[in-house]
Amino acid sequence: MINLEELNQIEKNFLNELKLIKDLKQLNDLRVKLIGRNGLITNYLKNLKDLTLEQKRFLGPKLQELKIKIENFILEKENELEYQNLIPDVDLTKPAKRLKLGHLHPLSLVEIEIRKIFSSMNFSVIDGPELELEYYNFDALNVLANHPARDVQDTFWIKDSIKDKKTNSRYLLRTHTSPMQVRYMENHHPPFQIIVPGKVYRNEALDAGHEINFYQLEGLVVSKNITLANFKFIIEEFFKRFFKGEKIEFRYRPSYFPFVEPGLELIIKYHNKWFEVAGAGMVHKHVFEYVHYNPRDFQGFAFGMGIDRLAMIKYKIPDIRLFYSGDLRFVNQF
Ligand code: FA5
Repeated sequence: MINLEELNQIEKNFLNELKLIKDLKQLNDLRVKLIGRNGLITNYLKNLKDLTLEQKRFLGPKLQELKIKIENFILEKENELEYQNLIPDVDLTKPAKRLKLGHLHPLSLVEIEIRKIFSSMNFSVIDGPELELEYYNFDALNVLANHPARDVQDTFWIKDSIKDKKTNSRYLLRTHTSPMQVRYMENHHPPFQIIVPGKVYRNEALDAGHEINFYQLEGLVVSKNITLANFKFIIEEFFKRFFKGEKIEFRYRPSYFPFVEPGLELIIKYHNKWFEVAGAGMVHKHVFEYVHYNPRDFQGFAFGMGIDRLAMIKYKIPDIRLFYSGDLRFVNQF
């Protein structure tokens, strides 16, 4: 007959063995050994019938108690082992896999850089509508009704659009960011200095340098006693910072834009090549008249550059169409 001490010993041994168990098979073996059909405890329980009533009364509950205890421990261990199986085998000392993060498009990178530089020179960054009125895109910029730029070939007109009541003009997709000069001046009093980055549209033939939608950056500074010397200083400072101090040469040549007088074009030499980068000039007095500024009180300069062109120069990209191709082999290089 088994005594209490032996029962305690069985429990102790069980707990020790349980600690060493690594998988469900070992656990099942231990279970079978103790409480299986022919297990140690099972057999003691079976043999109870040969004992005296007194021994039965004493040992019966103790054996049942131990059996339940063992069952519970085994169940708990089973859960623990199953949970461990769910956790992948991770070696925390291994170098981590590189996470694939998204990144900015080269045009966004360049636009952000441009915004940063002009902001640091105290320019405000302004947004404007891509769906624009003929009045702002052309009339108020002194682009006369018969100017070739209004030609159906260059402008995307909005078909059958309702005319704007105030300006009595039609809607179009803006062909440049210059209409924001007029919109801003209508609502603000000088002095101010703004830039307007944004998307523009032109109904043009595609080639390596021309897209039908691309990005421009408008600049406008209006105050008292402004001259082209102020423009020259600002724009050269901008390009020096944009090309991070690399050697660049500047050249200005006369040009014609109806909304400036005089008008000029800026070309820069970068890595031994000349690039046309901006149109610019002193705000035309007719434009000031449209926004009810007295040209005798204020002067201003304006400029417009192609953001795509700047990105092409900076990153040596041979074809503007690559920006819009959605080709990951291209964008992943930035
Ligand atoms: C203008 O659009 C004038 N609004 C610029 C301006 C502003 C002049 C203020 C004076 C004062 P232009 O058509 O040259 O100018 O275009 C300006 C720049 O936009 C060009 O130098 C070029 O970099 C870019 N650009 C023009 N057409 C395209 C095109 N199809 N695709 C990509 N970039 C273009």
